[in-house]
Amino acid sequence: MSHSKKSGPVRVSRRTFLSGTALSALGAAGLPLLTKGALAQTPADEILSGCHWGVFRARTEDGRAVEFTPWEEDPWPSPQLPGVLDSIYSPSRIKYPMVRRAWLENGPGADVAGRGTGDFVRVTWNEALELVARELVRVREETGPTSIYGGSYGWKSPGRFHNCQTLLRRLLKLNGGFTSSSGDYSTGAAQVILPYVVGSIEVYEQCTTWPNVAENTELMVFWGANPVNNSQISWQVADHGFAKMEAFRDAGGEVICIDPVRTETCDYFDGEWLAPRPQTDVAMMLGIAHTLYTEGLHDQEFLDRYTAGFDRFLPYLTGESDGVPKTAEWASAICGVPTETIEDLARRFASKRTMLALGYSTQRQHHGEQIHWMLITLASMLGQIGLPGGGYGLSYHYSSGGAPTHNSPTLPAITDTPGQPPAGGAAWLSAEGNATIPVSRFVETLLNPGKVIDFNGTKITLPEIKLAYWVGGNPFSHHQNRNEMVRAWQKLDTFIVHDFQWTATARHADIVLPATTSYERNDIEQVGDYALSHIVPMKKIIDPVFEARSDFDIFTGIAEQLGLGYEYTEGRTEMDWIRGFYEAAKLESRAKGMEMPIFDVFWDSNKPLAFPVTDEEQNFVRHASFRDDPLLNALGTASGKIEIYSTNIEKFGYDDCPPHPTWMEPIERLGGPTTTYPLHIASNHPIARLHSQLCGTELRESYAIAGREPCWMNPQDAAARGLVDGDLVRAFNDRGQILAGVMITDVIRPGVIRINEGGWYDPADPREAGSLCRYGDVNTLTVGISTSKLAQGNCGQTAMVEVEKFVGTPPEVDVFSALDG
Ligand SMILES: Nc1nc2c(c(=O)[nH]1)N[C@H]1C(S)=C(S)[C@@H](COP(=O)(O)OP(=O)(O)OC[C@H]3O[C@@H](n4cnc5c(=O)[nH]c(N)nc54)[C@H](O)[C@@H]3O)O[C@H]1N2
Ligand SMILES: Nc1nc2c(c(=O)[nH]1)N[C@H]1C(S)=C(S)[C@@H](COP(=O)(O)OP(=O)(O)OC[C@H]3O[C@@H](n4cnc5c(=O)[nH]c(N)nc54)[C@H](O)[C@@H]3O)O[C@H]1N2
Ligand SMILES: [Mo]
Repeated sequence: MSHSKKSGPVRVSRRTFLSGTALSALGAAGLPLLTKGALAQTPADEILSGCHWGVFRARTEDGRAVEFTPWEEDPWPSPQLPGVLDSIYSPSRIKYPMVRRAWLENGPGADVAGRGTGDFVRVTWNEALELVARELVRVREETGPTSIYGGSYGWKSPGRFHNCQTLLRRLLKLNGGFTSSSGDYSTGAAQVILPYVVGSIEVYEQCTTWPNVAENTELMVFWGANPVNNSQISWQVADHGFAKMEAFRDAGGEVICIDPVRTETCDYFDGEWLAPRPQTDVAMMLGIAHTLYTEGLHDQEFLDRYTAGFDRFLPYLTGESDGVPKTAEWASAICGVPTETIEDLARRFASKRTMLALGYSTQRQHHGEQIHWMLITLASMLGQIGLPGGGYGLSYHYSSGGAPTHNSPTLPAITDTPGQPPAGGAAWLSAEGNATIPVSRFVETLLNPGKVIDFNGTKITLPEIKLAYWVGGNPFSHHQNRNEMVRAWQKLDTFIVHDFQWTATARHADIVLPATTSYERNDIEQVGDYALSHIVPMKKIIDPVFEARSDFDIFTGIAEQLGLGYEYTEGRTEMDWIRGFYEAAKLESRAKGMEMPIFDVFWDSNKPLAFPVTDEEQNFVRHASFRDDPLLNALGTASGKIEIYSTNIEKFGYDDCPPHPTWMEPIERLGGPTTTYPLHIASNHPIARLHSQLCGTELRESYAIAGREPCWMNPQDAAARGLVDGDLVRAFNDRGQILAGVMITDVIRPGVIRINEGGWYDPADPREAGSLCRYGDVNTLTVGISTSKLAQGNCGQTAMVEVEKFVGTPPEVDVFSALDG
């Protein structure tokens, strides 16, 4: 699947491309040439590049990058950009190849409990490459290729060539294979269940566009969705197309935000804030659905024509099947939102053109499969799916979903199979290895080799892993239940990491190889995951810092040690690959009736190349074609309709994923029947970081409290604990303990605290189980269980804790120092 996080679907429409503003002259063969006007201006002394945070220009002085300025056409630049520059030179930068002393002296598997203690030895690049090559061969020969884990997950930098994860798999394939991963941490539950419901993974599909919303939506509901914060970045180079929301705001559109936090999005629209207890949204939606049904506000015609199985869901909704009518009153007791408010929501949703925008956090929870299913059921009852400005949207908060898709060619990318033609998009969800595990189950795999687990109707035997190779990800940030993970990691003989920052993951490695940032190499990428508005040259800004090498050069060096150097590179250089991708896009573009300039002109222009957008795409409405003709444009589900009851899921017989959307108690929650700890942690995506990225930079000074990760707390909860603003606190539960700095605020619901994901894990004593994390890695406290047998997704948003004032001498934070001098 080439969606890969995620080029939105490129829906080609030739009819109106000529009206695009970027077209200005005629090129060869009489085709409109995209150069003039399509290439925005960049001053001659500045170098253009792009990153997750957007397109930018860099100024250098004496070979050093000194300033990154957002591209002048960026409608809403990210304030994180200065941190991106700082990540090149920050004290956390990795400078040299390093090997853990015990591993170097006593071999693979030596003193595994000593990982993370920081005792590294500097080696030369030749020594390092030889050590890695020898170890890859040893493990493959002794225990087979599946004992090498190459499922390396994470937010590597964009770029069609320097895709370090594809490059890793390319090497591991040449070495005979590896164990891979499927799915991701973002939408682990939703992306597995939604194909049964609407016939596609849906969470990464284009939404009804913002211009269409601005014109047609009367009531916009952001349900656990915070685009004003989360659209700062994209998986590709950010377009910040969420700026188009401004039109909706200016039109005075009505907004409701349903979220334990009054978000930046709520403030931006001056919206109405409703704060249910976290993890109870399915119950709240059921209460709304029950009201719709009993008051006859549901659209029976829509349900009959476009959905299957409402009749089998109905007895559950009315309580006929289990004796519990899912009334607003019932829902209120669970979610904490007043009965009248729930009833009122049903009436308002039904009486207006309503768009329900759902985020991802609500499915990153125990039984997270249920919420997207229930939201689509609710939207089906409202009957507005496929109408302008109505229905639901699942990516409005992600990579600027809703920004109209431009008419651009596919830009190919390096593949993990040498000799294969370049593919469009990266292989993210495809199961490419000799064995594949659901991505969130790596710790479970380490702890239980040979165990058979359920997954989406299949059985998977967990392989025995001896070597893990991680590039472009930070598992010691992104995975849950850190202490369980640290214990599991001890099963590994060898852990190899490339990064440019001394993250907790690099600190726990046996072999650490210094990678270049994107700003020290050349690449090419598209702008916007959904917009696909430009192709941008990602130009090298400076020479590699210290001894850093690109991931490609590192893997080439290892392949050479294996005698496979030519097979790895196919005899092509960085610029050969980039030029090849561009040429392929140019050919496709010609077939679409547009002429891109020749590569050298594009590259030397130092400017992004713009593509036009059609009126049709400006006004795209999700599922409009299905609504127009549900037979011709049937969904990819068993029935071709929206499935409110799934006979396929019924066949699996899972006790934790019933065949219709169902309220299921999570293992722990605020107000839960068996829950002992009093505070829920919202481990949201950070405002001033991309996950853990940039935590090692100067940006930290702008948000750290008492030198630690902030912990937002309602005044009521703070008073009950005798806490004041700025206090150093210990947050703890049976799984672990962390330090944090308190920020008292009424933008968070009582009973809920917010500690963002991505704070660097800094155990006071890495050898001690359950050691105090001194900086504030929230995943020290979260649960490591999976969402259900169906999706096996992660549950990062499931965690209950207690918080108390820290007494005694505060330990110093150590995680931001370099371990190589
Ligand atoms: N509790 C909780 N946990 C969560 C979440 C949550 O909401 N709550 N969210 C989850 C989600 S949605 C996600 S996506 C994950 C994110 O988890 P990750 O994607 O693992 O987090 P990042 O901090 O982006 O880590 C990327 C790492 O790659 C490195 N890197 C970047 N470019 C390159 C490159 O070109 N080469 C090499 N070698 N390295 C590079 C960066 O320096 C950084 O260390 O976290 C998940 N974990
Ligand atoms: N600035 C920034 N932007 C990012 C990222 C980043 O790290 N930094 N990461 C990117 C990535 S990889 C992803 S996957 C997306 C993540 O997208 P999401 O997972 O949607 O983002 P979150 O910030 O975790 O959560 C969104 C909102 O859901 C609310 N919420 C949490 N739990 C519940 C609940 O139980 N019920 C309700 N109703 N609301 C709840 C939170 O308070 C928050 O306001 O963001 C992307 N954008
Ligand atoms: Mo994500």
